[in-house]
Amino acid sequence: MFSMQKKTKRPKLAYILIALLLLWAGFYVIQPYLNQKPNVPTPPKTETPKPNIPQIAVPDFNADSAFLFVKKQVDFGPRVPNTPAHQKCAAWLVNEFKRYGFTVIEQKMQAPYYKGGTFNGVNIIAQYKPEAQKRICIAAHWDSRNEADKDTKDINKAIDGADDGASGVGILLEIARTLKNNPVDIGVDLICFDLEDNGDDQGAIETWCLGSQYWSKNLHRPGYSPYYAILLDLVGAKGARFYKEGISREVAPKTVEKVWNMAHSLGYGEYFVNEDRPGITDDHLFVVRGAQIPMIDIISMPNDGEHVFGSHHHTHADNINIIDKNVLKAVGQTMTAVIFETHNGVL
Ligand code: 1BN
Ligand code: ZN
Repeated sequence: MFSMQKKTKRPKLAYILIALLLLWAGFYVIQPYLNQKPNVPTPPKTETPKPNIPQIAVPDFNADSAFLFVKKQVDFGPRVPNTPAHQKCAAWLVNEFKRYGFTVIEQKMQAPYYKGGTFNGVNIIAQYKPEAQKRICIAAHWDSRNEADKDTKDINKAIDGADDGASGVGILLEIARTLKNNPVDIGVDLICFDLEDNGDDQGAIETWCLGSQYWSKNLHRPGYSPYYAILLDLVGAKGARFYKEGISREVAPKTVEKVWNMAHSLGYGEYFVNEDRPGITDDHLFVVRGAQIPMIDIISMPNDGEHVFGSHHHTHADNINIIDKNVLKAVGQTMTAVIFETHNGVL
């Protein structure tokens, strides 16, 4: 006979108690880790709309209308200083901005032409809600070049400047029309600089941008200090590419980031490229130097090395056929969003 080992009988209640004890102890061991966030980067904070400001949806920028504004300027003939076309276009621009409810200052000036003689110029400063404290400044030049020095023929004839001049002003005019139909509670200054484009390609940079040089030393409003200051130049041609220009990055890096981020969020990343380029001579340089206003430049520099500003630049190919409505739309819609999201307190 073999003896059977006697099985010790433990009550079931004891097992349940031990299990509960282990669970309780286990909870205290893992508890500190339960509240820990997973190890992923936190997304950047998006600014929330400020309370008490009635939010306004960003309106559509009409690129067909902007194109017609570009064409109208070109149809006057080259806007070369001291010519009838220049005078007629100035009168039309003043009238257009007034039609959209803007208060317009015609800042007349004289400046020496580097080849001799004197240019009679006029900066056209169109103010939306001149009484508003918070202001956005968007500028472009409205004159055109009196020679086609990068062309192979007719190099002594003036160019149409559809892209170089008229494109930026076309966008300004369409913004003015948009603001008349969609009011905001901030001020907007649309400045058309004169005498930008008749400088010496082989000479001193001070031969360029005579209108903005004058304005920056004779501000239409003493102590003028806009919330954003943005220059548009060469903003309408096929194949346009906007890189982050050097002076803009140096003087207003946050504005550059906000504008490029806005363009990307609207689907225009193809045009607003997240790459740096060196600084260039343009109106913003003289505004920064002369008035200490941190103005950025949105300017197409599609090529490295030769033809930095595109093969049409300072040639007769810079005519209405070079204008691409999709480019006008990308820049115009981005600028419209900058204005309305500033009103909304989001930017
Ligand atoms: C831009 C378009 N500019 C002239 N047409 C300004 C400029 C001046 C750019 C000199 C490079 C050199
Ligand atoms: Zn030019």
